This record gives sequence, C-alpha cells and structure tokens, in this order.
Amino acid sequence: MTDGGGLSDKEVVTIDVNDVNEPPQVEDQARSVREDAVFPNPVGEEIPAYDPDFGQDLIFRIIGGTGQEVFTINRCSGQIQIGYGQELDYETTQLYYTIIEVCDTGVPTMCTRANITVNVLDVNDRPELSDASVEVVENSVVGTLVGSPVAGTDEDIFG
Ligand SMILES: [Ca+2]
Ligand SMILES: [Ca+2]
Ligand SMILES: [Ca+2]
Repeated sequence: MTDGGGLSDKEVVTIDVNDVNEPPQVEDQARSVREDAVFPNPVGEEIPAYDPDFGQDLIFRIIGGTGQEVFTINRCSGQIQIGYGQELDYETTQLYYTIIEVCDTGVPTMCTRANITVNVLDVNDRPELSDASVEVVENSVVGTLVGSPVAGTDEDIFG
C-alpha cells in the first residue's frame, strides 16, 4: 500500500505469542443419583469443563475408580449416566469414586483429570414382608439391630 507521498507501510507486525496448548480445566466435584436409577438415566448435571484455547473441543472419558464399571460418560457433553445393565443399591454401596479425564483437541493433546464422587441416594425399596412389623427408632445407627429378625426380604436397612 502506498500513500500519496510514495511511502509504503509494508511493515508487518509479527506477534509472537509463543502459543502453547493449555490443558482443559475441570474441577473435582460430586453428583447424586437415586438408587433406583437405571440405564440411561443421568447422574446429576453434566460435568462442566473449560479450555482456555480458542476453538478446541473437549472429550470426556472415565478412566478409573469404583464407578468405572457402573457409569458411563458422554464423551462430548460430560454427562455421566448409568451404564447399560448396571444397577445401584444404596444398601450395598452408598458412594462411588469415579476418575474422569478431559482431553482437548490441541496439538499435542492435553488432558486433565478430576475425581467425581457419586452419592447414591436411598429410595424406599419395595418391601416383601409377610405380616410382621418392627419398631424403628429414628436416627438409629446404621447396623443397629432392630427388633428380632423378621421373616421377609425387605432389603432396606429400615424398611
Ligand atoms: Ca487446550
Ligand atoms: Ca436398594
Ligand atoms: Ca433403599
């Protein structure tokens, strides 16, 4: 480009930002799910993650923890859900630890891990008691024996 005076402004400004691929950002967090949830019910809200680099997609996956075989995660949305054919049982397991990894699409790929704690919420399981009743004290310590053994198969600790 030349102005009327014949001067050209060909000076090119090179900005060397020394761009490096920043890892995704994701926080340790907790989710809750009812024990009667089944595939493909969601486990709480999606896991939010953020990448400081412009235009990179994020890919979620579960890489470990006690929840690895029970839950799946949507690789794009970060939504954890109940795995196919999996069942939850509050009376057996109240808490799962699930390690997720979020990777970006930069070069080279950068990944960040987070621990997702999943709390299983108690639901009143369908009792299958014969005619018998027990007296239950509110706030009993879990595992306290209540009354005499009851013939029946209510798997709830306290009905
Ligand atoms: Ca990045
Ligand atoms: Ca149960
Ligand atoms: Ca229950």
